[in-house]
Amino acid sequence: MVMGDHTHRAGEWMVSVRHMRMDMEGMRSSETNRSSQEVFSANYTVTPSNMTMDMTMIGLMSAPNDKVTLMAMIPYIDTEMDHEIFPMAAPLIALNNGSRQFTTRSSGWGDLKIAGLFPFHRSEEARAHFGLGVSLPTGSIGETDLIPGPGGLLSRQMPAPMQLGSGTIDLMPSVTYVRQKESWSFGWQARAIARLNENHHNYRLGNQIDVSSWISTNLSSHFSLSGRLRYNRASEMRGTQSDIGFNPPFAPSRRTVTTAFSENDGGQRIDAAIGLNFIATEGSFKGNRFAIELSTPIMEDLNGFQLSTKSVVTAGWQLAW
Ligand SMILES: [Cu+2]
Repeated sequence: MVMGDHTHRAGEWMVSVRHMRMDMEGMRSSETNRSSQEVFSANYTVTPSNMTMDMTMIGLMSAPNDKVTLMAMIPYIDTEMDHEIFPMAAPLIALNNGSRQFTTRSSGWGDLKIAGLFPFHRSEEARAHFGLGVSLPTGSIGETDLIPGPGGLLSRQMPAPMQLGSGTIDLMPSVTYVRQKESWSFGWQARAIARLNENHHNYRLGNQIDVSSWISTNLSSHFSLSGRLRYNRASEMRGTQSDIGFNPPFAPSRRTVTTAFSENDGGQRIDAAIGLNFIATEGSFKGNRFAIELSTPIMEDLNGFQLSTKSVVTAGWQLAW
């Protein structure tokens, strides 16, 4: 599903709730899957093995006039990451109560995004708009959980992928074009995320560009089917995450966990998605829209060592009046 793919007419309002579940499993570098053993051989002591992220996004749109549509969105995030410890790292396994596995979790509200969408073309068969959004650092970047290390399983700062926000003010420009032809519609959207500052844990997440192209066809007056391709490119995060252990105290030449190092961040991907949409056109549910989308990578080129994404399922509801 594409955020900000439409604008509204003067006086209209819209609320939306979307739930996204992302499943990641196994490590990968560039376009090659890597075993845990390969990550340990690259001098890391701990590797992530799985991650699931559930995100519920609440959105509000309103158009004070035909020239601008305002949009606000806030996510609630629930993330879980499983880790494996290098079998030879006996001191760390001992500090982890003898287990080679541990799981970290974080949950809470993420970054509030507000945006203005500005239509610059509107005809019978096509419409286009610019968007300019800003993401505010309302999501925590100080999430901690029990992590094995000196002194045992203690509450410690988690690496950036487990944090709820970027910690920075981010600028999000976009441009969207949608063309309608009989019962078909075609859309393109290009967007970017530019991080404007360094956060208070001394790092800045990578900037991103993202291009989506989709096609949708009406199956009936209620149902439509859509297909989408998405290209995303993210640069590596900059800086050194503060309050993170980089070297295990018992083996100072080894590295701790991949996610602590910015070289294991960023990359490029192409996702393919298929979606089904339903709109109630009469009765007491009139105007309610429901949508479900299943997305999976068809190309995934990751910097360093990172978890590979298996699937992203999104289910959404929206109502405009
Ligand atoms: Cu809307």
